Amino acid sequence: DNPHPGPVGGCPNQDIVDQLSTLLDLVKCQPGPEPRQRAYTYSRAISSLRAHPKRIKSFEDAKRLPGVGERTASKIMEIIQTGGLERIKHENSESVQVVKLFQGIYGVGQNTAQMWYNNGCRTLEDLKTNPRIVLSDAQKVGIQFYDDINDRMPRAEAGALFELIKPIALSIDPALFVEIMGSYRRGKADCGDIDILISRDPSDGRTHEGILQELLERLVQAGIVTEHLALPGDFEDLENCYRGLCRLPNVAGSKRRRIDFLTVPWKNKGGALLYYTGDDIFNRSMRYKASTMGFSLNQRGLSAGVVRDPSRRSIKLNKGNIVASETEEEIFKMLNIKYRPPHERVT
Ligand code: DCP
Ligand code: MG
Ligand code: MN
Repeated sequence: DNPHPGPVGGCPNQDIVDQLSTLLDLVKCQPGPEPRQRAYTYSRAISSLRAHPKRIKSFEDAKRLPGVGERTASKIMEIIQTGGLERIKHENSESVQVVKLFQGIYGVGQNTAQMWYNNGCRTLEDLKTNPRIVLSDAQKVGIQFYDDINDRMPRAEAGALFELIKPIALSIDPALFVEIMGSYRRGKADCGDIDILISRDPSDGRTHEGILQELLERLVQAGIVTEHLALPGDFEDLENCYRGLCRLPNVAGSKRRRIDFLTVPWKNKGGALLYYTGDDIFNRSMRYKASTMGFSLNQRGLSAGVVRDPSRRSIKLNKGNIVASETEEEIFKMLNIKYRPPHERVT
């Protein structure tokens, strides 16, 4: 009639101690006086259980322990009878939900989200008011436009934004290569963001150096780019990456949308087209195919003769030389794969 008699040797109530300790850990990181009181109650019960030389068998046994009241005694009985504690599941699911909420903030990963939870934050409002939380500018923007950023836009809206942006770019330099990438180029019906690739054929002696900065200034002026999330370290580089928010100007109530700009040297255009068109699973399979042939594929193109550290494969001992990178077609050809147009690059 007692399916969980507890372990032999050591503490005869170790399983109860373990369950209550798990619950204590979950409660400890919660803010306010109520969880603090509960944490104190659980700690006292755990100490009493550790000090108790005999297996607890009944509600009455449990209640006789110093610091154990009705409610803790019920929990102890639940652990004895079921081996678990519903309350842990409940507390746990809250933490899972909150961490998920925080991970929806631009640039916030599992570790930061968990840290904020452990600091007692449960809502986006808590993050703004808790004096222990220091938010980056991008995180503040991420919170301000949380719902917009986590919403996917209809394909037509991505297209409309691109049709506004492209002529502004070409008005700076008509020889620019400006193309929309990502899910839009693959033909998807909705897009998480807008990915725009910029490059320029340097055979007339000019490049796209400085274009991105000029373009962003004009897009801000036009009310299209509204907030910056991540600016390039050096705008003079030919290879750059920008992340921000944009919206359709002159459309009442238009939502903020995520936008990425990527600039690459002309010689890497094919590698960049391939990489930023995706999808990420297709990219992974292409990289794998390249590796089986002794090549290495990244957003700059296909390389041969790359030597990797045998114990840490991500470290390149020799960078190798690019063998295909100007067009997507030549990369497919080098890999002996029949060319697949963007809308077929879904896995
Ligand atoms: N990419 C990748 N691996 C990553 C991130 C991105 O290979 N970890 C490549 C493939 C993606 C492209 O970059 O297709 C653009 O990245 P996005 O995150 O914008 O993804 P998508 O545009 O494909 O989808 P979404 O509609 O969600 O933006
Ligand atoms: Mg995208
Ligand atoms: Mn993107």
